[in-house]
Amino acid sequence: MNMTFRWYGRGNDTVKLEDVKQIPNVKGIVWALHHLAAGEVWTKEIIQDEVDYIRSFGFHTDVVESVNVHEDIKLGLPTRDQYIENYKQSIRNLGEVGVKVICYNFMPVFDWTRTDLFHPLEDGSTALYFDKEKVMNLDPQELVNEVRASSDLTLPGWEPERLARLSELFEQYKEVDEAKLWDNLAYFLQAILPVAEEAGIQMAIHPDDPPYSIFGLPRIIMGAESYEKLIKISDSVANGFTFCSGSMGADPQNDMVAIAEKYAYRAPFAHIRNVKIMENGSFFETSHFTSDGSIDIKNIVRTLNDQNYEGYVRPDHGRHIWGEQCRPGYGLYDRALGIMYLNGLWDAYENLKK
Ligand code: DNO
Repeated sequence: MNMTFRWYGRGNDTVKLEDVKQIPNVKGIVWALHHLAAGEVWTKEIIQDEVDYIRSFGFHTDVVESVNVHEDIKLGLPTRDQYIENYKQSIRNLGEVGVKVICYNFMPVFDWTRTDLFHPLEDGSTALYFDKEKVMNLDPQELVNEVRASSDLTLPGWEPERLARLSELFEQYKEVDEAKLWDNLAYFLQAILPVAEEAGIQMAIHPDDPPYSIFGLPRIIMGAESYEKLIKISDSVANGFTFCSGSMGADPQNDMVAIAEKYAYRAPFAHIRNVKIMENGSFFETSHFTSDGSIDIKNIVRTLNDQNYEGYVRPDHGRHIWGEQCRPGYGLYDRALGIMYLNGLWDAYENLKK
C-alpha cells in the first residue's frame, strides 16, 4: 500500500504540504492542474513546475487525479478527435516526468454529485450529503445553484465552464444512451491506451458517483458488470480502474469487499472512504471508521492486504471537523484521521501474517 493524499495545488487548497508532511506514512501527493480546462494539453513546463514543487517536500508525484475528459469525447462529437490528440499529448508529457497512474472518469456533465456540502452530523461535524429523493425531483440547474451558493470552492468536476453550458449539454445528451456512451468510451480507450502503455502509465477509471443514473443522464461505471465490460474493451495493462469504496459502495448492491477481492489486481489506485446509506437510498459521508458507516472498510483493507496490494491508496472525503474551513470533503483533519485508521488496519493485518 502506497499511501497518498489528494491536494489541489498552490493557491487552490486550504491544506499546506508542510502539514501533510506531518501525517505518518504519506508517500505521495495526488495532484492535478486544476486551472486547465478539460481538453487542454498539459504542457511539459507546467507539469514540471508542479511536480518540482511537490517533490521539494519529499513526496512522489506518481498519481494524477484527474486529467478530465472533454465533454465532446463523451458525446462522441466529430470534434472529439482533436481533444483525444490533446489527451494523448498530455499522457506523453506526464509519462516523461515519471507519472504512473492517471485517474479519470467518464461521467456525463457532472462529476460527483451531492445535494448538501455541509450536512450536520450528530457529532457536531458536517459532511457531504446526497439526498436521493431531492435529486430525483429537482431540476439540475436548481441543484447546481443551491450547492454552489453554499461554498466558494467548487466541487472538482464542477468546473464553471462546464456548468455554464448546462442546458446545452443536457440537450446534447438526449442523443446518448448507455450503449452509445460505452461506444464513446471504447473509442477513447482504443485511441489512448497504446500511448499510455508506451508512456508507462496506467489509466484508472473512476466509478460514477453515485453509481446510477441521475437527471436522466446515462451512467456506465457502476459495479462489477461494468468492470467486465471494460476488460472486454481492452485487456491492456494500461486499462485500469480506480477502486472507490464510497462511490461504488453507495449502491448497497455492490459488495465492495468482493469487488476488491476480484478486481484490485486491475486497480493501481484505491480511494477508501465510508458512507452511511439510509433505507431510502440517500447517503451521507462519515468518518473512515468501519462502524460509522455502511461500508466494510476493515475487510476491504484486509482483502487488499491479503493480496499484498502495492497500489496507491488515499483516504477520501472527510467530515469537516474541529472548525476547519476547507474544500468540501477535502480538509486536513478528518482525512488525516482516515489515514491513521487505514495505517492501523494495514499494520495489524500485516502483523498477523508473521
Ligand atoms: C471525488 C473524486 C472524483 C474523482 C474524479 C476522477 O471526490 O473522487 O472527483 O476525482 O471522478 O476523475
